[in-house]
Amino acid sequence: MSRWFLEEKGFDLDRAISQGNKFLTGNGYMGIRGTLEEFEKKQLVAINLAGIYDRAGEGWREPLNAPNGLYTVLHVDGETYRLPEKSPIAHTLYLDYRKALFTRKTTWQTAKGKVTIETERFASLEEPHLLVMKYCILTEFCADIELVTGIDADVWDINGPHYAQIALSEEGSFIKAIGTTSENHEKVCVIEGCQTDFVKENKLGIGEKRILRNLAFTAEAGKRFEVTKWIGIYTSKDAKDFEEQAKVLVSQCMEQGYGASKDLHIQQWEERWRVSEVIIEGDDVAMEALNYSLYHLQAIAPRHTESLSIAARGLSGQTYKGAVFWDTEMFMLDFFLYTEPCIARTLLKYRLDTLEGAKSKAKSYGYEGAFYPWESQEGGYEACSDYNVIDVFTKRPMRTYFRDKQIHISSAVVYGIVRYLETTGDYSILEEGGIETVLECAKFYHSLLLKRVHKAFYELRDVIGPDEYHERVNNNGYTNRMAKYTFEQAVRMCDLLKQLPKSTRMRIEALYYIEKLREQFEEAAGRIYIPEPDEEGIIEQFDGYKKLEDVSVEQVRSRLLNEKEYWGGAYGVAAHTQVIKQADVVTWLTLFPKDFEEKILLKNWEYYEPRTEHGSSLSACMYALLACRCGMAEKAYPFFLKSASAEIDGEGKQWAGLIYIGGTHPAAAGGAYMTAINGFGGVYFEEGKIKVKPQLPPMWKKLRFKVWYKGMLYEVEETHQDYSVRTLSRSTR
Ligand code: IFM
Repeated sequence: MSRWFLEEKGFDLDRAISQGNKFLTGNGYMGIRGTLEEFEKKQLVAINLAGIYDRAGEGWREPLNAPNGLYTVLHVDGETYRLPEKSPIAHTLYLDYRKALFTRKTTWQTAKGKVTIETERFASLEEPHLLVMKYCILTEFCADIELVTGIDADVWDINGPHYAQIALSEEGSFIKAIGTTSENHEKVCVIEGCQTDFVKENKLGIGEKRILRNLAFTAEAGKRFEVTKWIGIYTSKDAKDFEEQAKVLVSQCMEQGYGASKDLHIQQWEERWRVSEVIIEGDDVAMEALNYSLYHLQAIAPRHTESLSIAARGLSGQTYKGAVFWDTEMFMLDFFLYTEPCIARTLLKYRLDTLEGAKSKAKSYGYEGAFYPWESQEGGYEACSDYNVIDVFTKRPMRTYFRDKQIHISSAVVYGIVRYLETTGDYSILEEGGIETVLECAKFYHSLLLKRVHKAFYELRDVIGPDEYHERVNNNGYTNRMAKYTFEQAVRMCDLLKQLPKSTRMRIEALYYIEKLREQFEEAAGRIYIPEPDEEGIIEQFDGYKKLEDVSVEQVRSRLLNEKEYWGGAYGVAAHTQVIKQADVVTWLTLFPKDFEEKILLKNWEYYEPRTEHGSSLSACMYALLACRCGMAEKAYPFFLKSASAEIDGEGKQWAGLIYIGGTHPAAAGGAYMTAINGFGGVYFEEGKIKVKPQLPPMWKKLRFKVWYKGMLYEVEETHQDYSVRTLSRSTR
């Protein structure tokens, strides 16, 4: 029987960081790391806010962590009971990921008997600004309790501190912390209302960065004492009267009560699972890992706005600057397209709304069109620095070229838009900037094409493909293929324009000389160089790749002088070898399997897999998907499980040089989903119809899931012998 919970017993400070990721709760507006109530910034506590960024001094711009309204410390008979300082006799963390409820239970032994605390919390899926926690204390003896609880504004930052000012105050029965950011002077307001049992005294203490209530009372032996904390979080970006809104929200929810708020939250989650759960009979490990991954995607999906994307590390902190990468369109989007298409729209709308940023990035390099940021923050601001890795030996920043040369990012945006059109059938996105976005991306690639006098084709030189270990290469097959795709889609957009409402047509025709563009893109699509398989059937990842030293991943690993050393860049251990970081040619073949016969797909899978370090959590799913395409479900399975277990295992890479890159892995979660549905489940769409060609791993007895396709919800059920596709309902959108 598959479980819908994750449980870890025993306390170990070394696990606190990975538990922060594993036990994360969130609702798309905020992500709350699965840390303990008494933890402080050194244990990486974070209430990470989506889409709001700040720069402090010369540091990297990164997303904000809100003041921590969960902060609570227990004192019993004058002694402090908190982790890690006081060792417990029992400690359990528990996440019910069906209901998105986090609980923690800790028991300490004292001379007089046991003291136990039990907490439960959730970031409401019903109300994005609301975080609620219940904190219970149980003593086996009569004890003097002091519970110090309030808001800790001394938050964890990687490149902070972000609050130039922190204002702490009391307002009737509420306490409040308002942090004002250093860069744009945006304000983050955390208001807390607190309900307790039998409190006699409630002293308030206001420090420099903390505002705390001191709840003091005498606990009776064996009688539970409960405190419920209602935490409203708003920023000045949400509304002008954000402080007032926070206060109103908290008082309304307090009136409604804990049980009612929790029920509404659970109902919302149940609604999501009704469509998104994947039932795998015969393999509980896979079913749990997959649905737990999907939990993480659901917990960070932006539902409070119509234009926002998801950061590469979700809402698990400030890693990777809280920026949006190609991860969203290429790895996460399909999950939302199939289970909640309006979220997919929100993710793409973010790209349409940041087109201006992409155009100015292109211009700054002297290119035309739209060069999307490799690491995108709000407004399409490019957050990727010129020095994105720190050398472990010299401690000096290393010049990296992700920002300048990873040009395949613009094609990912086009890919996302087209997938949205093809899966939802909703073309309104084209009227809202979709056409311009595709055309501008095509203009970008067009302005980069190079033609040597003695060659007939166009080239893309000096780029970085998905395999980031080889920088500044020529004719990366994946990049060239995606540019070709972009040209083809731009041609299609020029044709589609005729079918769009007159106002859109006129607006676009006023901006572009459509016929001329169409001609240019058509010619470019036909003449861009696409590497062909060599006599052994292998497609060179880029010009000259096969001339590099052919060594194993293990040999390359053995050359490391420091385990945190960066493998790529000019002098990295992998740079002059055929060892690659992540699926590259294999990603191309996964996206465009019809480019070659199946035997070529297989040969390339077999050639590149042993040469791939899988140093990125994005890699395994591409190998899994292509293995399925080659009819190798059994070979695909370990790669699928690796993607699906990225969080449960907590074994992903934590460092790039000296830069911390830990956190959650939503792209791996999305990749695991695609493998289950499109790979093993064999779902594809043809001639406007959903079709399936299942190939279940041997121990899977049954696979059942639902998908939205063109406004209809389908339920697919598959066994080794049979399958069915049932129509369930039509979208009201
Ligand atoms: O987008 C990825 C990239 O492909 C590999 N490094 C990490 C990035 C964020 O996940």
